[in-house]
Amino acid sequence: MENHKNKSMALKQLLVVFLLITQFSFAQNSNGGGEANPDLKTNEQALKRFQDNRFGMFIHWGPVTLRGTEISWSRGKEVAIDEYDNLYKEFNPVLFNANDWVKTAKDAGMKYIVLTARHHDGFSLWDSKFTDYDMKNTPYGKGVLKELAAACKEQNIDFGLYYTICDWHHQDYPVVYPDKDYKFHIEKDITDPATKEKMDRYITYMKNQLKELIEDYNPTLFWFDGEWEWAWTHEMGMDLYAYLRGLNDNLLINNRIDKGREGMAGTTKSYKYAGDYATPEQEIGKYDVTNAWESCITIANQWAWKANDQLKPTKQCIQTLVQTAGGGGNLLLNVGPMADGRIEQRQIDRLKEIGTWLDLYGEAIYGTRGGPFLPTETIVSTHKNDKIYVHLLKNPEGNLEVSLPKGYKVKKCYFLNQTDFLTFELKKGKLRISLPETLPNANVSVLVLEMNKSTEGMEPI
Ligand code: FHN
Repeated sequence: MENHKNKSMALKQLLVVFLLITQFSFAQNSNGGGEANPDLKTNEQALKRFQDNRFGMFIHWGPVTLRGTEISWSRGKEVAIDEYDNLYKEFNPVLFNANDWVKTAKDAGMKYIVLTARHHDGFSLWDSKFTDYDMKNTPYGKGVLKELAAACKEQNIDFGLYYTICDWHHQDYPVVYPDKDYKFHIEKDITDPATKEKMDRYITYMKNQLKELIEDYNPTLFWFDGEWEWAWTHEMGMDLYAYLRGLNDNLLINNRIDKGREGMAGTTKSYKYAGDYATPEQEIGKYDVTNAWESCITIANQWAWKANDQLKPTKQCIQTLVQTAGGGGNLLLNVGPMADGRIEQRQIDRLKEIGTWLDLYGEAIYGTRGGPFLPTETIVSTHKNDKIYVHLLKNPEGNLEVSLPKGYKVKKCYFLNQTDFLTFELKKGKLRISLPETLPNANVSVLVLEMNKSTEGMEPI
């Protein structure tokens, strides 16, 4: 009888373990190559570095800055198609200085840069062997990626490239946008032989360009975009992911290389789709400490430069940063350099204000992971080793109360960068911290809870 009992207990335990494993694997969103490449997993080392970086600079730039309208989307609207497609003949950013851009990112506390190498308007910001619609054929006469990659390397900033799948300029890309009604003009189904032939040629063009970008500029990541149009399929996305990882196994690639993104929320529908991290856009991603994600948000209203575009207040930028980190994600904050190659001073100044905050509180952002306290209107939290960082988005007016997971005790509690300890009490799993009337930082103040053991693996609470 005893023997039978032991056997059934062992079976039950085995079942629980099996269910946990399957549940976790299905819970996985993007995990590399997607269902066609089940063994091609995300490069964990590259992902760890990316997540440790936490904060990057997105740069949308191109000849359209001569008009100050939105990159690609103003083509055929505010700027006539023919005029837009010939702007490159005037594009001469003589004041472009890669070291200045990288220093601006560094002074902001940003750890990586992602530049639009080619946006939907099809213009290539480098000297490409595969098109004449590129920087070599502008009055400037040369690409900018070489200098930018070198400046990033010199200043220890990771170098990433944005690359679009949809190209409304390229003769082989089968979707015409905008057509006369400003809609996506759908020529024929992708299975139509002539359309398929064009798309095959276009995919070869993309693979050739991506290969030259890897070989000549060695980006740490590709930020794909423009996957939403009918011409691009799930199979093409998984094939392109495998192709790129075959060229450089250390590459990190976002989830917009495939069709798994759920709109602007950016999360990936399921593990079946290729991509290494999710990409919420113009919003703070939902709390997710299982799957990597990064919110891309503009510092102004437009992605590309616009005269007198309204900048987001410094406090909003800093609170957005802590809310993405507290949710388990990265923030890719976008700037738009001007046609002469400079980033405008007021954007530089705004970024520097964020950097000043990070000089004080960067310990609570870099290398941390989200949680364990779930975000509220008042707090978000991050953790690293034996510390929990509580970011106060507003003054809770008196005591702050949070629940503590079982088995954890607080040894010390204090504001980051301050010496005097705060009083707290722990009753029935509730931690209550007495806070001063005035918080130390007008943007976000950070409390440190030094715990009795490592916070790794703490369940969200
Ligand atoms: O159409 C683009 C847009 O111009 C911009 O590049 C953003 C950045 O993520 N992505 C697309 C819109 O979702």
